[in-house]
Amino acid sequence: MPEDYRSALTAQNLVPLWPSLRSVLPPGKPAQRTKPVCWPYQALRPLLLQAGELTPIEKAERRVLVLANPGHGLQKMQASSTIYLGMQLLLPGEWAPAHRHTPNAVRMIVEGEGAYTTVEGERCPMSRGDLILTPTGLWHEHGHDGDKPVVWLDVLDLPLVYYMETSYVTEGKAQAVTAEAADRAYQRGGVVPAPAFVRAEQPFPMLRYPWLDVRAALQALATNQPDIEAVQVAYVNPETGADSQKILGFSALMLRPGERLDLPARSCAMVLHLIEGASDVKLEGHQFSLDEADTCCIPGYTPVTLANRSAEQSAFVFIADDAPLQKKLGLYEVRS
Ligand code: 1HN
Repeated sequence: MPEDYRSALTAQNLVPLWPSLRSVLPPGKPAQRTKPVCWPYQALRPLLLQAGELTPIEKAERRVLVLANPGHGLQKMQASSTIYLGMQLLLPGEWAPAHRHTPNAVRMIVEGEGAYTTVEGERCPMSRGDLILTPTGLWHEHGHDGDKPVVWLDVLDLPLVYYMETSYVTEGKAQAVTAEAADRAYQRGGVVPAPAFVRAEQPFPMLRYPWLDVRAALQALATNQPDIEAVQVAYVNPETGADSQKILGFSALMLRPGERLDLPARSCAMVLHLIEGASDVKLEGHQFSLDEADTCCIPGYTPVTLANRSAEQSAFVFIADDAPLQKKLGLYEVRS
């Protein structure tokens, strides 16, 4: 294109489409910034504990090391196009003050006992493997009455909400605790509170999914349906059966002893976090050996093979993806 033509376009804030059409619409498969990445916990943990010595919670507000995908540039703090991941440390006696924000968060507890998150007045104790929701707009704060460090994995849809120019926070005062998670209205699957009068609709009726319940559900599924292709359960809204949040989806997968599982290529990127056991993760050109508390990211449109490294013990994997968002947008695909 003649230089003076280019300049004339630029002067009017105009850009020709035709030189860039193929880069925004590549044939067959999208261009992807998201790279396969693994964050081994044993490498991350000492650095997170060091942050505990270097950074007082009062200054940090949240003491987090972000698991950043170099494909996006580390400063973008993205694991994938829509998923933010961070490992958060809370030391005994510390308090991370109340706030609420537009991005949705969940926490997967990695280690330690005695900490809790209060979400809209409901105090949710944190134990390893528990999943705790802090959905959009709900007040939340963290405290710790135990005597050892507590670490959890934060999973947020922050990159998407930020990209949409809808990400912001409101700071608040300490919440009054009005309920303990043990008082939660949803104690059993399939049995929901149904008073004989109209009840205010609750968009997020269940905030804490205890690991012991999820683990037991997986083991029962494996026992009762030995021929099932994948022993996997989804974290859903117990009133509607829909995904627990609108943008990101969460599930837990059990790899039986010695099991190898081929997952088809799906349009959504995926985060895997190993709750228990040991598993290999193989995809084109990469292999990760996940040990307990390791986390990895798999780009979309990529088939993956998981292989339990133990012939005796099951392995348990927590999975986060943006399938709920993609399904709502009509973009979700499974390629077999
Ligand atoms: C947040 O609110 C928490 O409440 C953790 O613990 C990590 C990352 C980005 C935005 C908000 C928390 C976060 C966050």
